Amino acid sequence: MSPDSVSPGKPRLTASERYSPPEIERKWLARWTADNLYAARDDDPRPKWYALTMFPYTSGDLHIGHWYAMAPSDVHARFKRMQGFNVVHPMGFDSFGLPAENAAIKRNIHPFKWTMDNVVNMRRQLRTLGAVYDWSREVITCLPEYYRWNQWLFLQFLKNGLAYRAKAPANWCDNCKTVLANEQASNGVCERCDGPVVQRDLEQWFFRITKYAEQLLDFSGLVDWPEQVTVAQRNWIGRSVGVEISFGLDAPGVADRELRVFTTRPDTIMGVTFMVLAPEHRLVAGLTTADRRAEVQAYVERTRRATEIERLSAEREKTGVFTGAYCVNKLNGDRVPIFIADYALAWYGTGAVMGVPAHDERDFAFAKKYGLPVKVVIAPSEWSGEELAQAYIEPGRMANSGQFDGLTSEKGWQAIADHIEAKGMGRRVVTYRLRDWLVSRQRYWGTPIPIVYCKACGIVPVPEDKLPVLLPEDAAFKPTGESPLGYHQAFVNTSCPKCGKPARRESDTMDTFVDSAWYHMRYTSPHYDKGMVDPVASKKWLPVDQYTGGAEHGTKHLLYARFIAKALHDLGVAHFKEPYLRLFCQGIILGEDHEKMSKSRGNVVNPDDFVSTLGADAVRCYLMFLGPWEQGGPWSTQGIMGISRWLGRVWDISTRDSSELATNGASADSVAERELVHWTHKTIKRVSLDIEKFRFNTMIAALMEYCNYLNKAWEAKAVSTETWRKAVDALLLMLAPSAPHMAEELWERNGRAYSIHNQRWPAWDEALTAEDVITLVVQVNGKVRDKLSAPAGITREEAQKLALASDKVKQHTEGKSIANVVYVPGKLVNVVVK
Ligand code: ANZ
Ligand code: ZN
Repeated sequence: MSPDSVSPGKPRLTASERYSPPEIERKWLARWTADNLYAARDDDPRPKWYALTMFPYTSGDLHIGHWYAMAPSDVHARFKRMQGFNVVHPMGFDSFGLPAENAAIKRNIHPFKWTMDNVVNMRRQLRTLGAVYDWSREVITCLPEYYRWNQWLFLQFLKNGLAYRAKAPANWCDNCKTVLANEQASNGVCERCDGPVVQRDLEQWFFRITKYAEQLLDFSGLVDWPEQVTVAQRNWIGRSVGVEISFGLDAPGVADRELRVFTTRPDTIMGVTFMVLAPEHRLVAGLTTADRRAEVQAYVERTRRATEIERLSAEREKTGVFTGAYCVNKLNGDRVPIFIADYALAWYGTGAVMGVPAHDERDFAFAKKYGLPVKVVIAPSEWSGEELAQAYIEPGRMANSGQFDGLTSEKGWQAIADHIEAKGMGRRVVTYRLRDWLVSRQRYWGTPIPIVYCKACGIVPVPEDKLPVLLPEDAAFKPTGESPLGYHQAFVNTSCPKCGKPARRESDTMDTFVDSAWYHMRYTSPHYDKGMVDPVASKKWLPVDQYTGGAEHGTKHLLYARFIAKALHDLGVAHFKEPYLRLFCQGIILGEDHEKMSKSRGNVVNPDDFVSTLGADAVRCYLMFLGPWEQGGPWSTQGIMGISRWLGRVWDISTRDSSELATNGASADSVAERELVHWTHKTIKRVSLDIEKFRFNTMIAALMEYCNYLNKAWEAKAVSTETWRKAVDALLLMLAPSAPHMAEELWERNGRAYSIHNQRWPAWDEALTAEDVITLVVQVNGKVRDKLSAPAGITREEAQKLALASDKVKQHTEGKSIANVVYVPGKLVNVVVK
């Protein structure tokens, strides 16, 4: 215990009077658990509040980053609880995924054992946090009672055209031997191992998220989400309004008589001087002339090794190869050469780009490199026909565009689109960057995809009453590039559910993002066995009122969860379209050295070390105090020591014998009484508004200021026992969400009824929060000598009297004569002496 918590002149505290966090915390944790204090009941009539924190991945140990996500969100949930809501704040474990399998390969531990051992350890650590988690609702995604419903969901998607199988070039990590979603392969490196990602064609399962692109762009159903996340989702979905235009084709090698392109700039159509196809475009082989074949093939090969990110990079030099073929711009009859180039992406639009070098930067670079003409069709202002030094991408007047000359490019856009549609040469379309969700993983530790392949019947879904398809326990963990399940004969060899003949099971498993896309539903009825979710419990609790977690999940988890909610809504399973009404994203906690925490740096903070000494309450309060939650900040051991000392002062304040005050005979309307009540109400207001808005650092600061004030009020001994006790009660109630164990202990020591966590949050009276006390700065000859509290309406004479009575002022005025007193109303008294 810190010396600060003992006020000077007081006798030493006996052991039982001292603040001893580990002891207190153990005691109350046991009591709360025994009493089932935080159970969220379905039949509770109070309004519900579903507070959810992103569940942890079962990586092994909880580190301080987990606490940073969980402690403040627990404070918010507790605050809602005290406000009278029926709060459910569940916790569980995201427990399928690669690391378990990698541990199996590396250390020869079975993924199930590795995962469940981690669950046990993490659950133990999480309990010490002292959160209001209702553990009876725990969800562990790798257990059959959970993943069975992933399989059921898959089957519903299949039935409704939301799941399909297709051959697709996939991001492939050669180290991890697995396919990665685009989100897991950003910047061309594997999210897991930082290894390079290459492209490879595989038959895989997809969820048709693109069907919901438009709905996913509608954020109107959300109550409060950070703009940063909605903007990221908007960009990720990448809606483009444009025109699909048909170019004439007359090449001997292909039957097609047209080549379609997608453009967002139909106004530039007369400026097309070449055509670019993605190297993977299906017409490439047919269009390529004999003399160009070798070069084209070599280029196609090279492209396969480049990642998409590299291909799209603006800095990368544009490369390409002429196919030997031409196509015709139907609007002006121009015949233009067809190239292949890797900056054209096969999956976007039609996989073909009309090259307009005058008005597109990439096309300009390409044209310069290959000596292609640059034809200006949107005139820059004051342009008189000279060559462009760079692409002109701004709006302007149409030129060299025949009947459209003179129009603004905006008008020309519509006029040309109309013209194209009228002539049947194309149509307006909306295109999205968003691609369907690749859910197949060539891995063991995931949900088996419930599909059987039969020679006679084809793709056959496993009947719903045969679910779950259990993940076999014994499998060979070799990073072979194919799912270990593929080698598991007993698993793979089955009979066709339709015809009964021998058939093969799908050996891929599902992306773990499927698990986390609906876990919030399962918490409402974790053991329900007639469906993903008990419809009654679902109606009672969902959607989530407040979600918190890292912003890095903005375009993966948070987008998938919104998609799944919308799809389940359309399938009649969910009654809501948005799973998470409010979202708050916390920042990242850095190491003491201001760097990202990592094992290799050795700057990882283990919460256990501090919980066992300073207590969970100190860790909780410190995590909130270290900076604005959304910004994060560096850990500081000195900082947490400061918080621990402050809690010691809280202890001291709250354990004083308030009967000592009784003899002062302070009356309720004395200045000191009024001031204390004012401070109490003003602090309640600040703390309430701060917690509501997740401003935890200023919330703790407000409590600290309040404590400072309480100490002063105590020293002055001018308040009644009654008012003092009310102030201490308020302090403890306000502290209860942040330091739940200590608040409970002090509440009991002050003779209040168990449990402080079932008390109502204190209310404030707005009238009492008004600043009727001001601070007067007192100077002597212009130097600040004292600061005094005074009533807001203080007169010049009163202010002068008060100032001259101050001991600190007297030291500088004694023996001198007062020449003048300057008074700035409500602010300052300056005494001029000679
Ligand atoms: C001609 C043009 C002229 C274009 C111009 C732009 C400016 P966003 O906005 O991202 O949707 N494009 C179309 N399909 C493509 C593909 N598969 N791979 C790479 N690029 C593709 O981009 C739309 C623009 O990207 C389209 O409009 C097309 O180039 C190119 F002055 O067409 B534009
Ligand atoms: Zn069959």
